Amino acid sequence: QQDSIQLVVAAEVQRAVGIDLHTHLLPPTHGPLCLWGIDELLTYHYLVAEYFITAPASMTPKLFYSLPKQKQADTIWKALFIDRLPLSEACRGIVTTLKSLGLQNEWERRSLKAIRAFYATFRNDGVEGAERFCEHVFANSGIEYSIMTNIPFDPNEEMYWKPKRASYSTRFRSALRVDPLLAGDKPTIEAALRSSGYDITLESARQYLRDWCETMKPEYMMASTPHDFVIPEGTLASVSYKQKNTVDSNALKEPFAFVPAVASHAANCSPPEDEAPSIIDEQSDFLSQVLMPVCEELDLPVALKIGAHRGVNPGLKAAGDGVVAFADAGMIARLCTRFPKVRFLATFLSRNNQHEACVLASKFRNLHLYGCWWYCNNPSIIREITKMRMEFLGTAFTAQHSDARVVDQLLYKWPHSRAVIAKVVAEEFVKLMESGCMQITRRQVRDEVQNLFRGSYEQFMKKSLV
Ligand code: REL
Ligand code: ZN
Repeated sequence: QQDSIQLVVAAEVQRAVGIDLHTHLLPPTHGPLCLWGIDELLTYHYLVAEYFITAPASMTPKLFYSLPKQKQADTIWKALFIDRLPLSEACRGIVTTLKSLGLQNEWERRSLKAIRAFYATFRNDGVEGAERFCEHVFANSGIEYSIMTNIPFDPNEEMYWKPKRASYSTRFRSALRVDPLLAGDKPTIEAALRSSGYDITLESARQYLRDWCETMKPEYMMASTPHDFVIPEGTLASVSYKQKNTVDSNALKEPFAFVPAVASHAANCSPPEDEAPSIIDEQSDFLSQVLMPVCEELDLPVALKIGAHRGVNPGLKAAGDGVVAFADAGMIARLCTRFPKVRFLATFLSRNNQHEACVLASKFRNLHLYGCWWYCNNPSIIREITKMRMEFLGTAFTAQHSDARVVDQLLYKWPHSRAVIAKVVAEEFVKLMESGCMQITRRQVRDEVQNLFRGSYEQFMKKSLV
């Protein structure tokens, strides 16, 4: 019976149609912002970083990035796929992708030319070819739709939303990215307000967000927090790395301090009618004065990605981002406590935060854990995290998101994750059976698996706390 539960779980994980909760994919109608094809795959920042581990000294990051994309791809192909075996997770992903696209022979021959010729058959058909390719990828990775990362502060993206929102495939849904608000990045916020014709006031900043929500219709707001983002206890203000030194350092060290929820910030923030609207200044707290009130008002969750240290090796650009920062997870507890009507989705970059994250998710109904992010998106760590989460939370979390930047990556990131998740889920079912729960039906297995790939997320998104 244990053998058969393993087979059933494997089959159900395989057939589950999931939602990809966080990606950087954009639809083909976003033209050059929709990345797909072998050259994009090979120049993925994970592979650029790996290439530089063994690159010759003569190849500086500056020189590398000055090469045309195809040349960059050639360089990485030779170094990581011809001179060596593609053993790392990101390299193996290329092999899985090529196999999935029916390019096994081309891979065995290491013929980049033949692989490029395959992609050209789609590329030659312009946007229609890209749409056809995307459709193939979504269907074959068992993903119904992916959630994009849409950045209003990025002028390259703005043109696809304004003056009129371009219509795009239902395979893509929007998420409104608001990093500058969490980072307290006043110059970026002011520049965005100014260039879109808004006043430089907190109410205008809220209106700016509302207007973007109206345009993008996001599933949620989202941000990666700065690596040293903290919310000290006992104060309303969010404190970003820029302001941190002005705060009592003992308060920052306090790992857990549950502060009673204060009165609605939406109410605090709307200026009384006879008062001048508050201007943006050094004291402005964009998190509690702008983001949280709008989330409450529109009943929109916020997805946080916590613990990435940007620009650790700036010359490498995105490949130099993200040394893992052990985060103060108590910050999530404070957010959930102070903003009980706002739902938070959270994922941590540090393996060391995962245990604490599980405990927190079992304390706050407005917190939902999702995915194994970036440096945690390796089979050994996915295994560990998923097991820990199941032991704490059953299936009340979302097992994975891809963080794909290139459409084709769905073809490897999802099968690689499914393989690990299936093993973990089967082990948990076996344990349950050994404890005496012998009558498990296929339907029950299906439902629990479904929870991990979309159901728990959908329930969380439907739950209104306002
Ligand atoms: O959304 C984010 O902040 C990160 O996931 C990205 O910045 C990161 O580069 C991503 O590609 C990692 O997988
Ligand atoms: Zn991301």
